[in-house]
Amino acid sequence: APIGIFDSGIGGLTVMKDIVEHLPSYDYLYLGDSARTPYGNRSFESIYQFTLQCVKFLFKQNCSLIILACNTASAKALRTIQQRDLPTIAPEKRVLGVIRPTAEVIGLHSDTGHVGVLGTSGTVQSGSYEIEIAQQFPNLSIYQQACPMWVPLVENHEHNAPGADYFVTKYLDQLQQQSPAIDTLLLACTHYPLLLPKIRHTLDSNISVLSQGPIVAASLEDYLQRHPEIDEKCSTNGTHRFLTTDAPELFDQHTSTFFGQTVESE
Ligand code: DGN
Repeated sequence: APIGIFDSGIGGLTVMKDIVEHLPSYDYLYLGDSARTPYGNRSFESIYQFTLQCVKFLFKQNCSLIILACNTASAKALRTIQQRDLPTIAPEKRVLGVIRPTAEVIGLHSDTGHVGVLGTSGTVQSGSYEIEIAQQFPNLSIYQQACPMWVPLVENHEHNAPGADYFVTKYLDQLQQQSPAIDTLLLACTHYPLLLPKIRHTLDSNISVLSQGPIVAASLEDYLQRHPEIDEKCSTNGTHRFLTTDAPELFDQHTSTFFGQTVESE
């Protein structure tokens, strides 16, 4: 069966793109909950219920392994699904997120020990990055900044427009005001890599900016090597299938922005 990749909408395609480039032989089934996107400003309970519903759907499609490519869902739903739901509904299946793999490497990039995390309001408020990073690198100082205008900028194709500069500078300034010593910055939201050219342009060149896709892809490869019992259930014909909870034409018109090529969803 395919590896399931879930996102609240279309943004998870940025993560899937890197996963597919890194591990091209596997089959992938992407599910975007476009009808209910964005998750970023929703309550814990809603995000948990929506995510669980989509995870159960992907299990019905036979997926043994699901990646929650969405930071907001990883922050607010993953732990409960792993600890409370999986043992009863599918003890032999696995659901992984995007926060742990990035928390495991962020400290390796920093000399000053001051790192910044940029995400949706939901991701920032959950405190998940602070908890996960502190477990891996207890001496790091973590500064977070919610960037609520960045997802709408990307979804309205304004991320390369001059008007986007205002909101890119605004949130980066707010983050750097928390600590001028920040030397490593994590883009902890599926959409933010599309703003990377402007982010890079705004920041000093000695600040590292990390996108999650390559980190999650390397971590998935490592996971599959360490868990042959899961790996052998993942089929390897190199196929990609895309499902959306809203109208396919709405999904398809944005796929080239996020996935680098157009796709036909169902
Ligand atoms: N996919 C979401 C995330 O990575 O946090 C961003 C879109 C959203 O639901 N707000």
